[in-house]
Amino acid sequence: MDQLMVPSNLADIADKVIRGDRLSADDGIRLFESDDLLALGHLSDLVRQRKHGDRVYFVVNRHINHTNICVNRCRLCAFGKDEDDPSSYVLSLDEIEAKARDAWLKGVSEVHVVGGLHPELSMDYYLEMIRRLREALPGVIIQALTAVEIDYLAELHSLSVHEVLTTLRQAGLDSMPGGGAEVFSHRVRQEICPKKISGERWLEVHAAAHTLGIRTNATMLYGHVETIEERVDHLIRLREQQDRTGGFLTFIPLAFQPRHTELEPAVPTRTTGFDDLKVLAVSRLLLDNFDHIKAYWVMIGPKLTQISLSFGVDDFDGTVMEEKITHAAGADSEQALTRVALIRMIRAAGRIPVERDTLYNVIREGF
Ligand code: V47
Repeated sequence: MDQLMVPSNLADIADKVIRGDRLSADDGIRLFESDDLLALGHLSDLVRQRKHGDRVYFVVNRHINHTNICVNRCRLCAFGKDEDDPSSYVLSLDEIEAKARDAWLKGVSEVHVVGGLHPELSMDYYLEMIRRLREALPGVIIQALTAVEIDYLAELHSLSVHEVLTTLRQAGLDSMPGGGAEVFSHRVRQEICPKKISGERWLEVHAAAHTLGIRTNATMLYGHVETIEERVDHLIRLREQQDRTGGFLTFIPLAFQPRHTELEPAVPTRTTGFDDLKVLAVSRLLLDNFDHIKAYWVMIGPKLTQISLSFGVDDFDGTVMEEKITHAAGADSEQALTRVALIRMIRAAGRIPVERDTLYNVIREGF
């Protein structure tokens, strides 16, 4: 690492990164304030290279969004609908199983299931859904239900989060996705998702999952009303939780898509490529106890995701196959990428594609 590539005002941070020392919240703020994107790239790439060498991970997966009916109706979200909205839907268990069987034929190793907070879908629906997925997809990892959905099920049935998770685990739940974290700050949540569980509660649900051996992901929704300080606070709180439980698999920054959301008048434009790369690089630098940083190509596009492989990212996410949440909010990316397309993008960046499962077990490498 050539220290000359880093401007003098970041030299002390560069020294820490080179030594492998932990960065402070203040360092995080200074990194976000810097417009020397290439310096952030060099530093984050050093960390990524140490952890993963030339390997870049991807997963063959399918997303299933079982319902868009949601009692929270967050201002940040264009996917959630009221029950009487003509575009609202609930997939039957047969429809979910059909999607899973189709995914099986396409060789998935993961299904990723998230939806809205539907007031009439009981635990029985979810348990039967997980059981049917388990049966239709032997050996495939079921990554389902965000902390927000788990908390809602607990509340609906007067159960503890621990009880809900234990029952779902017995039915076949393997892992939980990282959605619903948004930005932990109370101020931000009041503005973008006032009815959603607090950041503290989100962290509690993930801690409960980790205690049961359920590995989970973490996200941060950026590019709306949050400040740099609030981003850094979010990242540091994730890092503290990871120190305590070690259960997070990967961190995924989610770029806010404003179209058709209630926030659109206040935040009419999408994030810029510059900020997308900056968030990924600073996340890699601050989250020293996270093994993986994933760029979600659905939100930032496959081309910028490929570039992000030089900005701290080691994971290209996956084939996805059907995406509704981001596209409801105006994303113009593809609905799916093929395994061949993912391999091509990774190889063209000079890296080694590694097909992984959710838990980062290697399925195949060196295509
Ligand atoms: O929880 C909702 C976010 C999340 C918008 O864990 C929006 O591997 C941008 O969490 N603009 C769902 N984001 C997606 C998600 C996810 C995606 C990929 C991988 C993983 C993983 C998790 O999407 C929601 C919310 O935070 N979201 N609306 C929007 N308008």
